[in-house]
Amino acid sequence: MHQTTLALTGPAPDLPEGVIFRPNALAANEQQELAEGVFAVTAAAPLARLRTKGGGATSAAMTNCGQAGWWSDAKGYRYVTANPATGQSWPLFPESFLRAVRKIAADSPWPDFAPDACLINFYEPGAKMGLHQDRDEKDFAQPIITICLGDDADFLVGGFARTDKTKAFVIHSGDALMMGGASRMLFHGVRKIYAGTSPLPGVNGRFSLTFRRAL
Ligand SMILES: O=C(O)CCC(=O)C(=O)O
Repeated sequence: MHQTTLALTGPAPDLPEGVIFRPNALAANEQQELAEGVFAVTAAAPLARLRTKGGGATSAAMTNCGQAGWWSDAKGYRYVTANPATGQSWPLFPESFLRAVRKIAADSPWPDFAPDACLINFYEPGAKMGLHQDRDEKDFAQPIITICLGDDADFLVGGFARTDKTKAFVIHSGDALMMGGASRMLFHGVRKIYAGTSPLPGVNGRFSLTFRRAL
């Protein structure tokens, strides 16, 4: 086990090999620009809790932008190129999203990472995301970047089996995580939202922006 941390300002969580954790990857003005991008996307493709195959609903509310969007309903999980709720293409990536991805990927092992999908998750207090692997994408050689906006949260990283031991660490607005290579298929999730900790005006709750190469 070893950790890959860049620009670390706090105590380093001991993360599994290949997980790149970048605390404070994005400055306050960059986070604000991202939040404005999120609001533009959600105006065109509203957030909704998605139905799951088992008959429940996702705890976080979700929407997408990019060429493809992640979707869940009675048929299961998949990527779709049009929003099933509206029949329209997903909104394009806001320019601020592309800038943030370029900045985070620049000095990673995937400097040219070009996502075609961004899943936007919105967590109200009490919302969570269970341990899962991201496995609906075509090419697992492509990494995943997650950017946090708003409230702090406990992020969980486990192993390659759901039952493996997990580590929890707090992620803050402006932090980014990259999972690729050895860490691409690790189970991960969000255990808890720290309500009222968002530093961003107009953001009450937590957004995560998860960039993937889906198609
Ligand atoms: O909200 C997060 O930080 C995690 C998001 C995530 O794991 C996912 O969208 O698959």
